[in-house]
Amino acid sequence: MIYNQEFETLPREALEALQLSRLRQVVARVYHTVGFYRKAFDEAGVTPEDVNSLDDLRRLPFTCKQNLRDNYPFGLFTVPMSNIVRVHASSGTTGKPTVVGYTKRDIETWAELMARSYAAAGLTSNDIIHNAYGYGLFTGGLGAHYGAEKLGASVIPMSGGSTKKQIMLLQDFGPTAICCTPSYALYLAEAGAEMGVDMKSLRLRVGIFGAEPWGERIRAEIEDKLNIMALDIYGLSEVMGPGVAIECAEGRNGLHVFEDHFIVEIIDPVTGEVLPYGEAGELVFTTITKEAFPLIRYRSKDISRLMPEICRCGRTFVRMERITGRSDDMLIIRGVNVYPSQIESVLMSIEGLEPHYQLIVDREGSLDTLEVQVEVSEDVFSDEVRALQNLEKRITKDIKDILGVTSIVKLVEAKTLERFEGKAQRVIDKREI
Ligand code: DLL
Repeated sequence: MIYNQEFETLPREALEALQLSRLRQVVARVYHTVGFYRKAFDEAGVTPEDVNSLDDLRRLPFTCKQNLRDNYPFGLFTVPMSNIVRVHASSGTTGKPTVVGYTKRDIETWAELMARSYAAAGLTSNDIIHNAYGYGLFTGGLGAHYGAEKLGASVIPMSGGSTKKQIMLLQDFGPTAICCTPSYALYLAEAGAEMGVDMKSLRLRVGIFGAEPWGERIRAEIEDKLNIMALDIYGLSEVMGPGVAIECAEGRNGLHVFEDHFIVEIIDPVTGEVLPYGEAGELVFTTITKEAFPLIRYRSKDISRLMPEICRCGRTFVRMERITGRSDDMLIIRGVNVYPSQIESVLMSIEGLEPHYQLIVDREGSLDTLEVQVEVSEDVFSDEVRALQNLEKRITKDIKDILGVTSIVKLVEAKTLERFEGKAQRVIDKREI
């Protein structure tokens, strides 16, 4: 089903003409309203007048997470705070989050793109959508919520956690669709089975899963355990939130990028060179309709491939292959974005810890686990067991408070963790997806 027939099936030529006119507008606007862009464009020797074709996009400089951090919190907004109706945030590479803002129109656009996503998954106003993405600073909860209302469906704003209650509502309210991370979907399936609930006979028929990497093996497992069709949804806070791209129920092979709102490129993550369709590289997004917080050539760090072949669903938008990796070291643990550098800064703020640590990420059943091994100085290690346990507790708490992620902390004796000659390999990720 296509929510916005006019735009989602625009012939390529018309789509590109629309993209160019929107691109020219947004480029002029950021140049004239945001000091950061003016400086970056001036340094690259380009002006908005130089953008006369879509190919000219590659003359513009990239934007990256560090630029957002340098302008924390609101420095890249192009409108006064009086026009901002909402902010969201996601974790940055250090303690400070990445902050994004929306005008009223931005929220409406986002709701439409989420409504389009639901429609692509075959949902209509007759559906009941159980939304188990977290509500709050994370874009998942409210993004999925507004889109469901825009579609006219009934939305259950469950948010994350309280698994037993989720299972009760899944039985009692009879939702026909569920939104959450793929790992939480598996967890719900297992927890329900343990409670003696026949999870296959719920009314659920579709799941819209994203916010973390997953693959065909997990898809098959979710589809089997919940007896639903599982679709992949992609997005990132900086660009908007969920609903930048979605798999359609007809194709289930690649995610359509809503190209009337975003221009997507693939670049070589090392050289920055733009790669042709079909080649794997880093996704770069330019937002062409956002008001509050437009982004020019934002480097997502997500690795994918673009597939231009027309899909049988009728959408003319290019598809991106499901995300196959990251070009930086960001981990997603139970849906929370975590950079090893953030954990390092928590550890290094605590006295008695040595600058040698290792992170072991694994999956127990369907839940991600994070073990933090850190060396302690010799005098600390010879303390009483109780003192060591207290220290472990304190680190666990600090990591939870600052990063929002649960960990198991293990203190080890000085000089017992592996040392590295080249780049430190601090993360061991044993998860299979
Ligand atoms: O995760 C937005 C979102 C919410 C998407 C709900 C889908 C569903 P952030 O917290 O800013 O935003 O994290 C963005 O998550 O750069 C990817 O690395 C990863 N990611 C998001 N969706 C997928 C997906 C939300 N379908 C970061 N597959 C992105 C793989 C994904 N990775």
